[in-house]
Amino acid sequence: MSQKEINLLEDFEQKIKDDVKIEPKNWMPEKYRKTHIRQISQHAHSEIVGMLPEGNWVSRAPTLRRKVALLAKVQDEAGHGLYLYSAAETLGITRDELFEQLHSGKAKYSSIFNYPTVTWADIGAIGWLVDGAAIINQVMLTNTSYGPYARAMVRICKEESFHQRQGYEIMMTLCNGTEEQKEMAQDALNRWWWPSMMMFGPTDAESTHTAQSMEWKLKRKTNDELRQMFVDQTKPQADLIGLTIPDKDLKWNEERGKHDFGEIDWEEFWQVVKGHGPCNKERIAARVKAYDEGKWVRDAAMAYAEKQAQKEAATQPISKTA
Ligand code: BYC
Repeated sequence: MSQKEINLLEDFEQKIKDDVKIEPKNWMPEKYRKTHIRQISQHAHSEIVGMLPEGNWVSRAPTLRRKVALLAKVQDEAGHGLYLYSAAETLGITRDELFEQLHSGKAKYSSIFNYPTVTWADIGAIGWLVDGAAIINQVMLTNTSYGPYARAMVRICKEESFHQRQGYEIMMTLCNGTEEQKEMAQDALNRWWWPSMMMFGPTDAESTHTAQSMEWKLKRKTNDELRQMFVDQTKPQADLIGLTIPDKDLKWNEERGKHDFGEIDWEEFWQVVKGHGPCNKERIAARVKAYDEGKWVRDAAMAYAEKQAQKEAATQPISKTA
């Protein structure tokens, strides 16, 4: 390593230590850049693929009010994807490369979106549990060390908190309804609980990236710490609406001041992550179809931008020195 590189690395490390954000034009280690492209793009893909399970219910929402709220939520997810793709692009990768990675199966996206939404109660469970888990993870990321990612997360978190409330309110309404409606809510909780717990990733002992990401302050809390926060936050919410979390080992531990909970089925988690979940193929096929069918829009936008640039160049005054 040359003296110049040593100085750059020291400057970078000092910034991390002092909680000064790393910005796109600052020098950064190649591994820091790559890790951020990986995490931010996976996050962006999750937002975009995450529109699909909920989009499935837009035309079947039970009332106009529910439909409007769901439409707004799905639209928000698209916006989140766009902020995050833009943040990833600041690290020197193109949007086309990012899409190619998603469509070819090279890039991951959250395991949670590979499960089907079979009843209306699933929309409640997703808002309550999936967005609930997402907020816990993402509030931490508002304080992450890379500037564009941190700033994107501030806005995203505000919207996620509305999503979580709309989901919980759907569950609450179902629980205050008929016996059948309450059963629907419990059934949705039974199916979405464990996949939501898996969203936080493997245990700290099994996590490949946590140690380095904590050092770089990309992550401020570990997978297990965030999962524990999710359980402690969600259990009282389930109690309040009279639902039972499907975990016989879930109980308050007085000594720890936290809940104990059961073992996650890690075999299922890795199967889903590797592409063998109930809906993996369907999700990617839907994204590829949307991308292909949107080609004419992208082409038209490019042609328009080119024409505008040509027009602008033609109207520029000729410089005196030319
Ligand atoms: N699903 O070393 P680890 C949302 C992978 S969207 C799939 O712990 P890391 C929302 C991991 O990528 C929710 N893969 O990794 C949208 C790694 O594989 P690679 C998405 C997973 O990065 C619409 C390997 O396992 N949120 O909020 O330190 C509607 C080892 O893991 C998963 C984000 O993306 C998983 N669940 O920690 C509603 C937040 N977990 O890359 C809601 C940002 C792990 O080495 N991301 N893997 O091949 C993060 O905070 C972190 O990336 C994670 C994983 C906590 C997810």
